[in-house]
Amino acid sequence: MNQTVSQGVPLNAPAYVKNAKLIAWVADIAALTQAKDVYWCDGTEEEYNRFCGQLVAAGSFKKLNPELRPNSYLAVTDPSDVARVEDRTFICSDRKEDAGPTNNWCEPAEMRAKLQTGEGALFKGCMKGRTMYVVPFSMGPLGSPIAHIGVELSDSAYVAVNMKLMTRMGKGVIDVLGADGEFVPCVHTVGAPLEAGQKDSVWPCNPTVKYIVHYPSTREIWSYGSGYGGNALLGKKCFALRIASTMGRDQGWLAEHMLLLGVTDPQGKKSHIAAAFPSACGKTNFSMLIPPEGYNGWKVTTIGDDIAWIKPGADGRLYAINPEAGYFGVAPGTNDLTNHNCMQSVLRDTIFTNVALTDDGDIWWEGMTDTPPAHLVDWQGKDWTPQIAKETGAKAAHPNARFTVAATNNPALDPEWDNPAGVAIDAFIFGGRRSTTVPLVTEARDWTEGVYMAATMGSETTAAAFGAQGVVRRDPFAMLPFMGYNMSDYFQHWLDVGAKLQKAGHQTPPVYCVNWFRKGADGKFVWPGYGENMRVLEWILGRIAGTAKGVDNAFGLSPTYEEINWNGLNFTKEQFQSVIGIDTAAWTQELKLHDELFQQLSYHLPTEMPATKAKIEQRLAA
Ligand code: SAT
Ligand code: MN
Repeated sequence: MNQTVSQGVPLNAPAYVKNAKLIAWVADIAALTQAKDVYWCDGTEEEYNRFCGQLVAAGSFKKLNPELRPNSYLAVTDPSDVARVEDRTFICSDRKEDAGPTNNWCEPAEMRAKLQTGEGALFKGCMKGRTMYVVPFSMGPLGSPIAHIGVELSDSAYVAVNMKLMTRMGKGVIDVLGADGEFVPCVHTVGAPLEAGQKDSVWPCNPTVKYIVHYPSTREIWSYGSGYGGNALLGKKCFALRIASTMGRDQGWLAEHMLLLGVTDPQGKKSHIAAAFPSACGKTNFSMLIPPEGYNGWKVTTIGDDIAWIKPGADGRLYAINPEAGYFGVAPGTNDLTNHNCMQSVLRDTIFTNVALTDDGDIWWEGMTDTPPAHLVDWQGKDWTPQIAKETGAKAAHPNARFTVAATNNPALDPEWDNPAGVAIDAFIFGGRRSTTVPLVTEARDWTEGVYMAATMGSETTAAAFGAQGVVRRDPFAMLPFMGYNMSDYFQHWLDVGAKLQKAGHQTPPVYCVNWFRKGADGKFVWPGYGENMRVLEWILGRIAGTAKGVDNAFGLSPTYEEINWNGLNFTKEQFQSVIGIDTAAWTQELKLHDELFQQLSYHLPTEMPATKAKIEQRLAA
């Protein structure tokens, strides 16, 4: 062990740590934060169990009934700390234009003064009384040429155990890092230093001050004040999307908010689909889809449920990996019908956050069963009964309640999920949550129109982020909260990736826009969704194989009623028309919103965007 002491803090580096840059950085952060001590995570089961035991002893975790939910825990958070904080998220690029109008920007030196160097800087002494965990992690298969390494320093044991499930974490990463390997430094604190003798709270966080900060040019992440999800598990949105998107821009690849699935037809032909949807719009469900009745011999397998890193291969195809190793999915609404594979995944070895506790020590959330249990303890520790819910509207689980589980628990896990070479993408899908206007499925006529569809995507906001819910906002590529640089430059990057492939004589994958969420006059979803989305997937595969023709419309090309396989589903032509139709008035309004977006993004906006819009307008008028 390396017994170096950094301003009173013993570093405790194990002998296997050879990376001088890493040790020096850990020493710097230990001195800055004045952590009580430093612990280097080795990523073993033993360590995971020990940490969970400590969290139980501290009252932060409740161990669930091992007979009902083996090796599983429930954490409940402070009510102020339940979702990503987009208004507290900053991209501190050197120039404001490089963060772009969709990001909060702050001059790097000013932010560093606030966080690290200035008088009263937030990170000074922020870990007093707490252990600083050194969490080495690999995004992507260990040692894969597509993977990248990060190290998160965090004063939260909750973060350490979640990172164990969500990433390849521990000593193996330090070994790959070697003496001079590169890593993305990620510093995280709950922002709640403990004075001597001060009792800790069960969910330490800073209820009023939060900062989620990225420095793209030095590839650093600094997170203050929150212990929740994407705010605190820094490998996920902060690294794998915001920082990685800037790496992709510089190095010619793509970091995307996409699930990855494999779909195998009855003849055994396997295709791979990458699909982008905003948070809490069903990516996990889609990636674990079970084909409905009438689809004998079809199989869908999961490669990833949230993030894809995509690189052009030597053969001119786009290869994707899932940089994560686990799922941090939305619990409410998940059940055996909507996502059977997910329910199977979380039967054991799962950390639940902000769901309700049953009297027999299991968990429950809205939508898990038709009939709720007669009594629960809700996510805020209060008694909950169906009657109380009726009277007060109290939710048993927070709408953004989550489960964390390793991918290896998923019965539908794709055999290629851990392949360091990735899988070749056959089609891209972009989807938002829109109760009107946007058709069930349309195919872009070419790469440029596909980029346009993705760029102008809108979606109704959900509980995954703080703020008003159900409001339509433009969410280009489902990346609005996760872009690490200027959104218009990102559109250009997508155009460039396609152009480069085409110039080399290769075909770009076709691009589709989907919307499972159109509602009828009764306010109910018209399309049954979930497993039935297989029907749309089959049409897409038919297009790729050349068996489905489709019909041209103003916004791409869509299926006729006859082209969809209705075997086993009662869905009338009228119903289909109401989810596939293009309403001219609604689209005239929609295109005004595209215009507003383009005005906001006018700096560096590719000319292809207004040009494509003009073509849609012409078709709409025809
Ligand atoms: O960013 S989180 O990991 O908290 C979840 C999400 O918004 O997709
Ligand atoms: Mn997500």
